[in-house]
Amino acid sequence: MSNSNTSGKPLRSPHSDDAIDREIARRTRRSFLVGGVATAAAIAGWRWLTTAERIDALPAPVRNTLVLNETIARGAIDPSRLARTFEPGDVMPLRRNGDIGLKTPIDADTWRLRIEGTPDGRSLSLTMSQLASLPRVEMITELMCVEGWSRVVKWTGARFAELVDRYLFDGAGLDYRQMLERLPRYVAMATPDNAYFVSLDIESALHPQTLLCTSMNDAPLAIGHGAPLRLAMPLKYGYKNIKRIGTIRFSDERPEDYWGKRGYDWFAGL
Ligand SMILES: Nc1nc2c(c(=O)[nH]1)N[C@H]1C(S)=C(S)[C@@H](COP(=O)(O)O)O[C@H]1N2
Ligand SMILES: [Mo]
Repeated sequence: MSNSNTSGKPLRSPHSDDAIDREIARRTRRSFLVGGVATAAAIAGWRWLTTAERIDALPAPVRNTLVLNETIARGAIDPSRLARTFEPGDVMPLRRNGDIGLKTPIDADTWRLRIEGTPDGRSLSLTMSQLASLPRVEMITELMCVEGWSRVVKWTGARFAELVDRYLFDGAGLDYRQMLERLPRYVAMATPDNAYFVSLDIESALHPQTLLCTSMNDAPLAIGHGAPLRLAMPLKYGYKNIKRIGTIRFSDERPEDYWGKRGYDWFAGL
């Protein structure tokens, strides 16, 4: 799959035929199947939006297509296949979307990240300084909202996989395959009040571009963007990029997902 890490200017206004052709070529390179997931997600989102009260009730054909695409896409997660990265000059002003789970005050000094369902049955409670001691990673990637807008953002934080290696496996230096063998299949992340929650396949969570972030565009996270800790994962739509993470829980059963329950594609792959 040739999803190379090119650094050209992103395509912003596909108004000419030429621009549309290039966009189609870009999507085709990304892979036809994964594009199908995105299309299905867009259809699912549209159906949900146009039928306000229907919860988790997509017409069967759409639902079945989503399930099939998820199965195909899961096998396609490959830690060496990276989402496109951009240059510092491509970074855009932030846009804020969604404040579910962000409405209560927080105290950064007493903040703890809870981790549950580890392979050895421990529960962990990590401080912000424990998180800050993980290797710091920066990436400039595109946050894509399923509603049809996107932003190129510079993220700073720690790889989820580094947190797993350090705090679940005592810094054993396990690689992607070794972690996959030892971990449950799913990860759930939730705000402290459990109002917003996402569930992820473990493969995507361990991808090197899945970051637990403390900063956006070189500034500490604002409350509205998920202070003190949020997820950035350019492999999935914005709605999986949960803000204000309070709990991370591993499990073999697929956990509930806020937008998944409401008819959006659960896998949400890009
Ligand atoms: N806690 C929480 N996280 C959330 C949301 C939310 O409502 N609550 N909205 C999601 C959606 S739909 C998007 S597009 C992104 C937007 O991130 P931003 O506000 O930092 O641009 O956050 C995601 N994470
Ligand atoms: Mo979104």
